[in-house]
Amino acid sequence: MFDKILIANRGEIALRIVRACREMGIKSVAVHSTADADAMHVRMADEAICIGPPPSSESYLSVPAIVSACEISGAQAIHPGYGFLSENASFVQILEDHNITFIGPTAEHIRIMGDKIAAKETMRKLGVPCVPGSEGGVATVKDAQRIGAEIGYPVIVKATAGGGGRGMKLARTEAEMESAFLTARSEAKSCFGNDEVYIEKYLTRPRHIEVQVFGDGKGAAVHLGERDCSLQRRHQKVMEEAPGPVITAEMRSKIGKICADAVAGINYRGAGTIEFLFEDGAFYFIEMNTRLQVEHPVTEMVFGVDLVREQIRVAEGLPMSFVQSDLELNGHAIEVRINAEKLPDFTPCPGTVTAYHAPGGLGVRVDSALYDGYTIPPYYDSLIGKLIVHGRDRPEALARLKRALGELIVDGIDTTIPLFDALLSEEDILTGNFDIHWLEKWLEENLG
Ligand code: MV4
Repeated sequence: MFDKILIANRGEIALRIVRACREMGIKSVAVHSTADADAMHVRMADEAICIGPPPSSESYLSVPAIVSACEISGAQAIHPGYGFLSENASFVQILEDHNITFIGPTAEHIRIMGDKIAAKETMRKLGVPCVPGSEGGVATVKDAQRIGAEIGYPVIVKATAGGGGRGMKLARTEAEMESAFLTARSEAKSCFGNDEVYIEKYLTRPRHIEVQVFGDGKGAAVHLGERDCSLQRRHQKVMEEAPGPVITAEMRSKIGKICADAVAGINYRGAGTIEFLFEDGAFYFIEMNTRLQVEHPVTEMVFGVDLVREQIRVAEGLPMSFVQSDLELNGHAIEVRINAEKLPDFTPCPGTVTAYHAPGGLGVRVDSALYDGYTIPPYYDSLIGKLIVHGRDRPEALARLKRALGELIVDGIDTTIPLFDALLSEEDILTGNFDIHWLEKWLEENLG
């Protein structure tokens, strides 16, 4: 049993992990940069250790500083949260060598899923439906053109070391292929130090649907339905919901079973997300994330489970606290991301919060490390909180979101809150009629 866990993260997710630890009777150790000495995750954890100066590269991303803090504190395990070191296979390898438990999957699974070609090949062999495209890497313009002709234009050229929207180039016609291929390859080389690219049929107006999976590392696995994360700007999610507004119970159980069987088949441990594009009623795998995601609370709300608690359980070698038949989807949940950003350009705007009031009441959850008088430092991500609402159905969740947004006060800085007030008057948002391009088009027409 763990009696102490070190949290290698900051902000709302660090606080989220402190909360799970406390409910489980496990002591928590916060680590922080000098810029975060007065952060809420530091105040709430049982212990805190300063690990370096403000830049992430010298603190939250510093493997020696974090491993030292872990050894000094006597923590037996590290929870990485999301971002930072959460999908860093070499970090996980180093922890294994120091006999520190990583609360997450194996280094090997992180490595496979970080290589987008290997991830796709692994998933395809496990029976997960994938976007049609090249079998593995594409080495020459000639091969790229041959594959383009085979699968039909438009196609997209992606970096195998990419993901999350980085290193992709669209070729609408054969005439665009040479330049798309060469640009993608050279950008992949300079961004990731790996110039390998692959090709997929380009889906023109899909939704982004992701399936939450969870494994015990010993061949047992479940799915917890899907989230629709189509509302994004520049590959940053803005609003997410569960279940997906157009996903039927039949589709959910079919794709869910495929995903659960796939991760069971590789003895996957912990939380994972299998990302799909969804178009014309069909799912197409694109990537797998091997971490807890920012938007995990919407899944927690509709299934009534604590995913962080389950991550800690399976890291200790315990079974999950449920099997598939225990998991029942209940109602509807929506999350909006509150960022310290100025509209219409989403320019980060750190500063001092002069007044903060969190909404409450039935079906309202706020995951945030904000407090009155807190000064948001300029060094990190601009996410300052998540407002999550739950209702018996989608209309009730939407009404509750509108009500809760009306109670939320964050003064002294600019935030994305006004964006959500505006979106909640849009017919397409109210009916769930959107794809991955909807928000950028709306922003151009309404704020641009
Ligand atoms: C695609 C695509 C269309 N067709 N792949 C962008 C992020 C990365 N995870 C995959 N991405 C896309 N891959 C094929 N074959 C369109 C996108 C895409 C996108 C995907 C999800 C959410 C928002 C997006 C915005 C633009 C492009």
